[in-house]
Amino acid sequence: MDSKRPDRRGFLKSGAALAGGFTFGAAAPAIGQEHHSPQMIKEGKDQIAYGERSSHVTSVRIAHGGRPSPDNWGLTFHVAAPLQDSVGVITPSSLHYMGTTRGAFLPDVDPKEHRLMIHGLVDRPLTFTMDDLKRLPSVTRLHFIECAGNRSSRRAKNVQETHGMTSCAEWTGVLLSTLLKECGLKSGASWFVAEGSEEVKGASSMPIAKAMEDCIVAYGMNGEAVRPQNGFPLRLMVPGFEGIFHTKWLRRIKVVDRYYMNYNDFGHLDRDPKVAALDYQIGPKSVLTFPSAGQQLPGKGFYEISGLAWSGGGAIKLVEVSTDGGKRWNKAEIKGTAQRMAHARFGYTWNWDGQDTELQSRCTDELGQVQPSRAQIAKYWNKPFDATFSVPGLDNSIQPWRIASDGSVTNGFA
Ligand SMILES: Nc1nc2c(c(=O)[nH]1)N[C@H]1C(S)=C(S)[C@@H](COP(=O)(O)O)O[C@H]1N2
Ligand SMILES: [Mo]
Repeated sequence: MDSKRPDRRGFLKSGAALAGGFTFGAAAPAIGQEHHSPQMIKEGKDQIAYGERSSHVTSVRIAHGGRPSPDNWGLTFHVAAPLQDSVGVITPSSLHYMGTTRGAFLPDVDPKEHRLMIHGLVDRPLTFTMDDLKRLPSVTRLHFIECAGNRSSRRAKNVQETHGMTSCAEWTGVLLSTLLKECGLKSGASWFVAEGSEEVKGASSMPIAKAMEDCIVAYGMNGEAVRPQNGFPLRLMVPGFEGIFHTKWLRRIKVVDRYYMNYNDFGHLDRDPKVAALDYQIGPKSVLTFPSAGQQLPGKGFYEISGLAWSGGGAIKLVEVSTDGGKRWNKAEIKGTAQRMAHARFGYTWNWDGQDTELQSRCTDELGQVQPSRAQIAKYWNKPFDATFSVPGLDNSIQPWRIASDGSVTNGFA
């Protein structure tokens, strides 16, 4: 063990001293601790072939997201990740949020049969097998995806309901630019349409500049094959763009000379330039996951407040936390190095005095964009900021959590 690293008791002592001599309510001294031998987990087939999490860990996804799920046809459109239990920045694949534009059917694609075709305004149309793609130079990058429908509301009971339709994973694949250079872009190539394998195709139009910049044709997710719900065997990653563009079960890319209307593009049909300006790229956004609504603080004293911040504009540069309802803002610590278009984990040490208060977080990205409050968004849309207000475009507003003196945490918008 590293001798320079303080032991846990040392940390507790210095932590208490730093915060002005308060004591931990829950942490008991180690002396006299009784030893309990745990029950043994039966070594079944599942423990050998593909590991399972502890039966004591019960965090699960929920059917959620804008439309009632399941709907009249029994379809579940969006499934939200349990951000309230998240640690670090990677969403485990089993808990990654899941979004569909046509309900939760899952194409069962055979990777041996699967092909990706690239055609249209290219010199050499090419068809790639999965084996072809795996021979090409790869990239491995952390990226978030967020559904444009991910939004807070007064009715939401917890952070899974307010923010659960975003997740962050480590994606591995081939840069789309590598494939397009193989094909050779013809002059006039200015847009591309990406198409999925299901019956409504899940197609979207995107600018070719984005394709050449940082799009990934991904076959790997968190160190293994992409999960069926997330697009097995191949999906498009469009870093920082709204979730709907991240085409799953990707089978075709057509290079074109103008915007083409597809099923998925309907949502972007709006003449209002304000809406058009907000399209595609996710704004700077953050949320506290601990404490967050639905949780219960055991008592006053020391807490590391923790949360996630992300932006379609690049890496997160600054996160601030307010523990007094937005009056004063304090710099939070970003854990590790914030990656571009990825969740960043932040922490802020707080000594709760046991009084009612409100916690908030806000972030700034590398472009200097600052996460707005809901009141600022209402002003932008020229709407009254009252109980009737709901955000018309993408919602990247600051989320307040109310802390009551009994330690209960609730939605500050409720
Ligand atoms: N082919 C296809 N791709 C798709 C969709 C779809 O229904 N079909 N849904 C989109 C939507 S609405 C979202 S929010 C993201 C969700 O990605 P995830 O399920 O991996 O989280 O995938 C996008 N890609
Ligand atoms: Mo979505």
